[in-house]
Amino acid sequence: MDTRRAHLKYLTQLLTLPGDGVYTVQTAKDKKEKLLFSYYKTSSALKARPHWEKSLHSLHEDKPMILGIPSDNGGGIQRGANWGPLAIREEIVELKKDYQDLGDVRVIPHLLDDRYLNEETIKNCRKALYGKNNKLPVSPLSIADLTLKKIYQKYPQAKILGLGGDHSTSFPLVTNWLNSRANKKKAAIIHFDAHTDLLDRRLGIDLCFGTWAYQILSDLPGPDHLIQIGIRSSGKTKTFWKSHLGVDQFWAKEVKEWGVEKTFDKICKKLNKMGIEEIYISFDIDALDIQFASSTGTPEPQGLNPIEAVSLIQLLAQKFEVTGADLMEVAPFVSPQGCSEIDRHSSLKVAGDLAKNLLQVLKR
Ligand SMILES: [Mn+2]
Repeated sequence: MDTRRAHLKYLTQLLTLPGDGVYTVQTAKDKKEKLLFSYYKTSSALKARPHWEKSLHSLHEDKPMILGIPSDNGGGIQRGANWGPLAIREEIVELKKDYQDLGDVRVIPHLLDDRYLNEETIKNCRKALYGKNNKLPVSPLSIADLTLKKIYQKYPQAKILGLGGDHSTSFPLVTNWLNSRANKKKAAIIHFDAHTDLLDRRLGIDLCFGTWAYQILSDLPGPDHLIQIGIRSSGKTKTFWKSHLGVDQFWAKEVKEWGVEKTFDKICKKLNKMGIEEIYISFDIDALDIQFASSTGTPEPQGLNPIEAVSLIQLLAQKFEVTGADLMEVAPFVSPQGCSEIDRHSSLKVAGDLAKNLLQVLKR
């Protein structure tokens, strides 16, 4: 088999149609069909499939690619981010000409990463996903990892927007982005979040929504290549994280106090000093205040407003090339106590705007 066909065969096994990664029979069927129709002019998955496969045949590096990872298996407080990729696409589908949709990782909702599984489980899940016991991964993070390896192998300059998923799904996105960079020393991760996600383990688990940022540190040239913005819900202080792990943070209250311009100047200074040329933006929707982002697993008050977040993204993109990004923790059906249906709806609009902005900066 030539490499082109082999490549395609990988993708069509590891992934499924855009928006279809959460396995359902009836749930959200209308939403899935509507998305398929806007992409492929048919709402039938069977009929849409050849169109999707054809689109994977003709990928190119000059347009951003979208990869959905609809897994909340690494979350654990309030789940529901598995529906993020479908809901975010509903908000951005009007821009479909500006991106290429790779589809969704196929998710078995009881698995996280293959290294937590025994051989028998892997064998059974392979049969369920692929119809045979081949060598392919079965857990969402492992499937995402292999997919991204294959994509960057063939398209080293690919600019991918990952749609999560709980924040553990950033792990394969960020590590593969880093490994594909010609010079890691010139690359940095800008992480927007209310939380640090810097635990080494959470209840004994080394890879989940609370630990992924800690786990990427060993892949970075130094811990200062991770900069966190919007932090406000941490058991430890900013000084602790700097002295303990070497990570620089810009807490939400500092952004409020300094304003966007001054905050940006400070970030810029750090990045310039390190000789950074390109960045990856990982955006946890809970970096935004609960009044703008209530539909998420752990909404928090006193956060950034959407204008502050978008302005920072735009300013960063003016100085540094944004070559990878993700939007995480959007849980469209979640509505915390005290929040209304209107809040839920406006959360999705805000998530859509963020995704559009991320696509726009990736496009440059
Ligand atoms: Mn997070």
